[in-house]
Amino acid sequence: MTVKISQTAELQKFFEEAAGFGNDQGSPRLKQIILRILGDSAKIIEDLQITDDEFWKAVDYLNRLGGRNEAGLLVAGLGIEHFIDLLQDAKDAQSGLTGGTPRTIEGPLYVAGAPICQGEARLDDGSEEGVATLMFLQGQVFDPQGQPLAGATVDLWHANTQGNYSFFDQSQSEYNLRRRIVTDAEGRYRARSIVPSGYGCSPDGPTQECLDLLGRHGQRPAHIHFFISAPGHRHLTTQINLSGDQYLWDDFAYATRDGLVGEVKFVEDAAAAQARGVSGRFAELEFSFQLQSAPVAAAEQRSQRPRALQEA
Ligand code: MBD
Ligand code: FE
Repeated sequence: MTVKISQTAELQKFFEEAAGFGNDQGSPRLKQIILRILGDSAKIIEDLQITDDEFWKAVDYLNRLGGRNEAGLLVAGLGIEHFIDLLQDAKDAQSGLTGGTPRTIEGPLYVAGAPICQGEARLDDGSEEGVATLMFLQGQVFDPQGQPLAGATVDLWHANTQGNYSFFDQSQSEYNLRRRIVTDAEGRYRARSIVPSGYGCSPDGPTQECLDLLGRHGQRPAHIHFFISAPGHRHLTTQINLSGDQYLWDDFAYATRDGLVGEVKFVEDAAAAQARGVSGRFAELEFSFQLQSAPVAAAEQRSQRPRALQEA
């Protein structure tokens, strides 16, 4: 049997030095993580007989991935962000922290600081009038006992008819299709917006380049993202994925889950439109959320993931 260089004591000692174990400065946690990455990478390179060309192509790929700001997109597309959810679900099940609306991935396109509105909001800036289908979205936020939660924050964001998100798509107005709605006395939120289209990875980007080589598409079904939060309750990151979309259960980011499918109802009735103060065909979507109690105060907050903040 040939010796695996990556498994020798000498290489282990060498990587311990590279990971900073020879000094008492820095972060012990990061040293532990880097040592593991070095060791596992060496094992992959040796076991799979990674060629020099393959190795340097991967290094270049990472440069290009970062250059296009697509690292968050790739981890979604490779299912790692969904895996993080599965891991948390399993931990929750073990500690008996169950019930309420399922979580699903945040994705890379949140922008902090959207306008705050009381009870209701219009999300679209009207720029797609005549192109987009109007959408009336509403629902309630409930506590674990099924009681309505007044004063909960429903922070929602979605794409336009092109599948593009404001801020990342500079052609859209500031905070277009992004709002924070505070629920009313009945725990209700109401939004007037437009029916979003599904997102597709940039065809010329590094994420799609990888997906192409995996024989995969880079499409998401039409969806609406949510952060739901309320004092004393556990922060919820989730999405509604829209019924009828061809990618509903073929999502490149694996975000669609049972319990998170929104049934969009298209209304043609002129009297119903008039009652809404609009004309023509429009869509209705009703979706309510149930939060868990926060086991500790920190659970009321979303993760510290670095996010975009649009300066006003
Ligand atoms: C999106 O809109 C999205 O929600 C995810 C998860 C990845 C890319 C684009
Ligand atoms: Fe999205």
